Amino acid sequence: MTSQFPAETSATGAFVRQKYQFQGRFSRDGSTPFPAEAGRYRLYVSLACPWAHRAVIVRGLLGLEDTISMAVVDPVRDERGWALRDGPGHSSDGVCGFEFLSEAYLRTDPGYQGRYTVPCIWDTVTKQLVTNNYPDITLDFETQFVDFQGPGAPDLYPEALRPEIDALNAVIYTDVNDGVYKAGFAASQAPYEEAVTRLFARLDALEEHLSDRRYLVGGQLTEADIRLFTTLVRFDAVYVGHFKCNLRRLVDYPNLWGYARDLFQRPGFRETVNFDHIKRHYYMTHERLNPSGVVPLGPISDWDAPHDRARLP
Ligand SMILES: N[C@@H](CCC(=O)N[C@@H](CS)C(=O)NCC(=O)O)C(=O)O
Repeated sequence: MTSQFPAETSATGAFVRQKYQFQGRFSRDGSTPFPAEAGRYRLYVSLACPWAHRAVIVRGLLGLEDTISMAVVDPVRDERGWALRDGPGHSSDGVCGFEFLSEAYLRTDPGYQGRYTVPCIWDTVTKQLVTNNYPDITLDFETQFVDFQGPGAPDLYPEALRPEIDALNAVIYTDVNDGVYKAGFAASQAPYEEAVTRLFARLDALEEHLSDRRYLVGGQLTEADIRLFTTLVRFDAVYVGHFKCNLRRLVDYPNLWGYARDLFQRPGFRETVNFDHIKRHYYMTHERLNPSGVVPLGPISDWDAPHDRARLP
């Protein structure tokens, strides 16, 4: 029986995220097939994509730009998948010569039938994809590429804080990072309402959590902040309208909005945020949600407004 709902949804119309196919891990000590090395691996990202955005931020904060090269795809995707071509904020793939990201997937596995997703990392030595499993990518940059990190690189995943970071990441993933997608791609009312209700309940809790501390965990910037930031920075620009997450906007949450600006305004964040790619990707790629492809002009948000969060511990 074919479902009345689109392919990426379940029989009840709830959005179902595909499972990752390539899960290679990097290793500092060479214990995996992909040892941490300089100049060997290439990261493919879309600046529109929140999962890829994490990797872009972490790569920059850790000073890994010269160690791991990066290619930015055209934010507008058609049925052929992500493309590498010249345009504003993106360019053709000088290193591997891929015109479409699908080439990397199909060269790795000619029988590959999943979606061609970013972020993913290509190994220029063995000529295959190492991973498209975004939760591992930043953790491996933080813990396995230590010998290549720049002087004074922050420890974004400190051992003592890992249980707390992991626990928070898990609920933020389900309710917020993936929650906006579950709301946006829901093809029926009940899964949409459930996702939106959980999303805003979690945002309300995070608003409270951030009332007396500057960062999510341990009084320092960690992986948890980066994962929340990439959803918050897209919230008013695309999730409120395009994904119907409109009970409140980010700017209606004084602490979350101040927190997001605090991160945005420090080195390593602002230069990774491309609102043009973000808006054109969502509004021009998801034809089911926005058949006209018209991109809204707003919102007008002052990301440079003072945030007054330096007073917090
Ligand atoms: N790889 C993950 C997450 C990454 C992801 O969803 N990336 C999106 C962009 S935000 C993508 O590349 N989608 C390509 C497609 O669906 O064709 C997944 O399988 O869900």
